[in-house]
Amino acid sequence: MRTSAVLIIAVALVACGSSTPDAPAAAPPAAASPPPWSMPYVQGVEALEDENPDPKIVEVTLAAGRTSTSYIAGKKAQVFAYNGLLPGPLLKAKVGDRVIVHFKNNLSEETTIHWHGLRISDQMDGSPRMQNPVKPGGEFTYEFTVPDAGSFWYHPHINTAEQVEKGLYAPIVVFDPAKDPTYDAERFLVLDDIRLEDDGTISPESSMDGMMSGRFGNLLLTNGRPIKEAVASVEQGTVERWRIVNSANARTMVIGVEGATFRVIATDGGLLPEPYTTNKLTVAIGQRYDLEVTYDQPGSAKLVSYVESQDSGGNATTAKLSAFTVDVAESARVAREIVWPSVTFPDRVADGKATITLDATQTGDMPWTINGKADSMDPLFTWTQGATLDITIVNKVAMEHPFHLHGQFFEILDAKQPGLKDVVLIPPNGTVKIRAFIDNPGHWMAHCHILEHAEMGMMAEILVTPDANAPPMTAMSH
Ligand SMILES: [Cu+2]
Repeated sequence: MRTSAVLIIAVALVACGSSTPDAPAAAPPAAASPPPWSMPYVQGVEALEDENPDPKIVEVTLAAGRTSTSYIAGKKAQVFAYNGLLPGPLLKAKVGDRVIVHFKNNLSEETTIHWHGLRISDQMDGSPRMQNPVKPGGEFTYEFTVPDAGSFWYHPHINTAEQVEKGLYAPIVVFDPAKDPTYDAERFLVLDDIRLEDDGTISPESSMDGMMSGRFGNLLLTNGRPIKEAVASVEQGTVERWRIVNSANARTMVIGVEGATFRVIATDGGLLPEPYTTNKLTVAIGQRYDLEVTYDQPGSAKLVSYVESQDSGGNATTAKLSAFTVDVAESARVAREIVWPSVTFPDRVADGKATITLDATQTGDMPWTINGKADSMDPLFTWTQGATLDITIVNKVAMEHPFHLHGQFFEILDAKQPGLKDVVLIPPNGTVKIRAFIDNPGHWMAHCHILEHAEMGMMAEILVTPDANAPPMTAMSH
């Protein structure tokens, strides 16, 4: 019974995708020109159709609305979705492209879209402090240039805990034709969890969700489906790029790969100068990690998720679940050699320091604070565009907080966490130092990415004043 219900959903999704006509052919290339770069296909998620023939412009149509799905066979759940898809459709562009998104809100409540990780104008960032929310039935055109290549995602930034839990989240890939290594295939794996009632519907928000740990789900999802259904098949010797995002409300994902070899090749801000190997990878909420996966043996290769829970006696246990399974067919195919491009990050020394303190308070109805204030409307700091800041983030409470800074990238001053980031996990009662490259002028939100914490006070902003002599925003890594 379970299989048939799943098949119906799969067929519905496929039918929806196949109704899209092929993109119109571009103007024929000049006879002597080299073969043009073409945007890679990304498996696992459906892509938005680019409606603009200009190769430097990506123009798409997006709508948020209600639909229903079935997480448990035979049981329906009312959800929110972008273009009727869970997760929402993949936005693809290449570095430097102009992106135009014609957005329509078909929900019965206000919404906005935040383009998580894209260093764009604050007017287009989806912050309800900077943008009037899009009213029910309303429309808004988001327009921006994407300066950095990498894996990103988009989601609402108003009533976020509920709207994201109900299904409004979707991946973004910005390609760099000059630097991206070529793989046999690319995949996006959007990792989520969801809390369901016994009748298969999404649990209503609990008053305790925001006060305490945030909303933890009871079902893990990969690309919007229960993880048991996430299966693909390849030939031994294939080398793939997996782009991974943690889109859960409150759950830090700890992942690994079994039955294949892998290395970490990119983080929030794009490719690493030097890929590295590891056994387990902690993916904070909102963070992205790209893995290079080489299927070097036949059998079953898996993305595994280590899920901590408590047994009936209150003891911590860790379950290892398969979040994505690939059947690898035996083959003599030789894995392609990946030539790593030259990638360098800004070599900047700090010209300022700051401290951000995450804490809780007993007063008022907003229990979570940043620098002593809940949901502060005053900027935490005002800096000038181009500043390089060493920020010490102090967590005074006994639970972790994934701290997200909008509009800028930073490096974590810890050799074990290389790469450009926009989210950093601050351990319980711990302190983490980051070096932030404050290059994007505007009002920028700074908050915990446990969505319930953000809505219950752990939300602030920084102000970056423009420097008239600053160069236009270009890629942070070169
Ligand atoms: Cu938090």
